[in-house]
Amino acid sequence: MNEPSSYEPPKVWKWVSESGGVFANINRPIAGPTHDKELPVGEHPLQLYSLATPNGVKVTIMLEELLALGFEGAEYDAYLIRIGEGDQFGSGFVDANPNSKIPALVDHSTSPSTRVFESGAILLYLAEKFGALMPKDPALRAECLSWLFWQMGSAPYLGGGFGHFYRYAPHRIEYAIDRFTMEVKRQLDVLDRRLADNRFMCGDDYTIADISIWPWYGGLVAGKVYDAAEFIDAQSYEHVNRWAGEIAMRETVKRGRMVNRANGPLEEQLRERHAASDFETRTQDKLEPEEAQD
Ligand SMILES: N[C@@H](CCC(=O)N[C@@H](CS)C(=O)NCC(=O)O)C(=O)O
Repeated sequence: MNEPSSYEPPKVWKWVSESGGVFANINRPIAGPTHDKELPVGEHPLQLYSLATPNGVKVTIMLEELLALGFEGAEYDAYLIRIGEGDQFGSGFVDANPNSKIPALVDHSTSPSTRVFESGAILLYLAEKFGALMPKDPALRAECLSWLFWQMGSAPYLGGGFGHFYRYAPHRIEYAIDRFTMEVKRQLDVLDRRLADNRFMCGDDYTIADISIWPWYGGLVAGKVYDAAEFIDAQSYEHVNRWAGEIAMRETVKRGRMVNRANGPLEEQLRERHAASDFETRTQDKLEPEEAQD
């Protein structure tokens, strides 16, 4: 074990804004807006304000799945929220999500319009609204919701715990990395045992439980989340890899991953989405070269 730190917490914690770390510029101990900014509203019933992080792509995958199933009411406008630049603290975004985190959805097909925040709540809202991607049988529905809420409770250990200390913290702290690696490996083992006997998280059918879990844990074993596949020995989770590979092949998942993406290959970035045809015509490689450099 590395040398322990000599830090002793003071009686009352004080905010030192230059405390370091990759997200130091957006982290703060208070809520609420920092500036006035209305959100744009497009022509479709559903308005999404998001970014293609694992939490963000859950919702764009869900919407692309619903559209592929033929639900025209799932057409949506997706606007980019650049969290690194503080867009989540604009007054309009805070009205849509008082927690200032992507994703946030506003449904204008209801009167008054309905705001939904927290990716798990958005998946559940959409599954109930369209009667899709969630089992109707009460026992299977309970299983599906259990795994959906498992993800919501577990992923912060992967993101805020493991990811933060392994990838983003200004110093490598062995204790913290050990602590969260142990937990993340335990979570992967939970998934691996479940997927050993089940094609998808809730059995034979692909549901919002898979849509919720895949971007984090499928991304982790594929090396797309924190570039940590080797460190956590991802290949040893055989069934998670099989499941993750199958989901990655879905056209809906490939499309959902592109929406609100502002990094990676230009042909995979559809920063704003307003129509299905945007996937062919509005990816960054197709836009004017000046705009593509943004
Ligand atoms: N539990 C929330 C977590 C959302 C979340 O952490 N979003 C991150 C990006 S993945 C964010 O917006 N961070 C901006 C910030 O913390 O200021 C959900 O699942 O929707």
